Amino acid sequence: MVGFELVQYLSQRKVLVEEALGQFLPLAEPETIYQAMRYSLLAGGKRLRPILCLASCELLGGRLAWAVPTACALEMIHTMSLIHDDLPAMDNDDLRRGQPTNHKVYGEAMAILAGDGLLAYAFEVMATQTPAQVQPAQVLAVVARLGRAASASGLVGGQVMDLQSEGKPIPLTTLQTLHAKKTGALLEVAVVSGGILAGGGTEELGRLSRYAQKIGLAFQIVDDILDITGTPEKIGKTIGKDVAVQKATYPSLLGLECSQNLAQQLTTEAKTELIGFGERAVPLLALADFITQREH
Ligand code: GRG
Repeated sequence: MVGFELVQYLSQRKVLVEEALGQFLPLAEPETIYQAMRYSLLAGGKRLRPILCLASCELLGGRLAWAVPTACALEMIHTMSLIHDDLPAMDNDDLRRGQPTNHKVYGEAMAILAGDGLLAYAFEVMATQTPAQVQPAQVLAVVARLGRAASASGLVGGQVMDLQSEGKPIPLTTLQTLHAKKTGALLEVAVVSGGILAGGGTEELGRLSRYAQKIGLAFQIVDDILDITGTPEKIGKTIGKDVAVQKATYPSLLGLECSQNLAQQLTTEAKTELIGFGERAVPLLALADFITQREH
């Protein structure tokens, strides 16, 4: 892939994902709930999880179309987790993706239901829209993995640990487990599911999984850093919240510089997992760098 242009790649993939999301979720009755679901789902965002899924599918020789429903399902689950994370009972945030949060526009009850609706629909889309060229056993494997990533062993468990550790000192090992569940699980399934849909074998999926775990942790470290160094205009959400609620973060435990170095080291380690895949690994290599260098 001579002359690979990441910026162009990201914007083309974002368009592809957003068109598919809009088509999978047209307005229907009862209109308010569809409006609330579409409000957050189509509000922008980097679309990193679907882009990773599509890239790993292509890395192992799969067609883009095979992974589009799963890529969209990942974004639906990610978006539902953001809607619920922003609720007054959780982080109580007013701003997300540069816009008022879902409950600020539609009210708390509708925001809870919009999240529930997106979570359930994600599984319907994967099960019913994945093209017939993909073996049912592979679709089932992806459904099972995504269910696990969203469950109490993944996102839900990570969120619980997060809520329980507010205002308390926690060791770095606990913080790492919290992040592996809250952020890492979905990023890992994003990368590995693309590989499964492409028919990847155990060794290839193992390498994709290790790559994803490393970039997942780097992603969260950068997220913690941006909560200190970012601006609401750039990152589209309130900043300084971690310090305000005395949340343990990588910068609070290790300092800013050490956190930046760790994110860089994890990115380098992630990239070594892709040695041997040749030219096809270029997008995933560039995405690893993007995660560490991003400003939003
Ligand atoms: C999945 C059933 C279920 C419940 C969710 C609320 C909750 C339980 C979990 C919270 C998960 C959460 C909000 C993790 C934070 C992950 C994170 C760093 C989000 C920011 O992701 P970006 O930067 O955002 O990719 P954009 O807007 O670009 O998509």
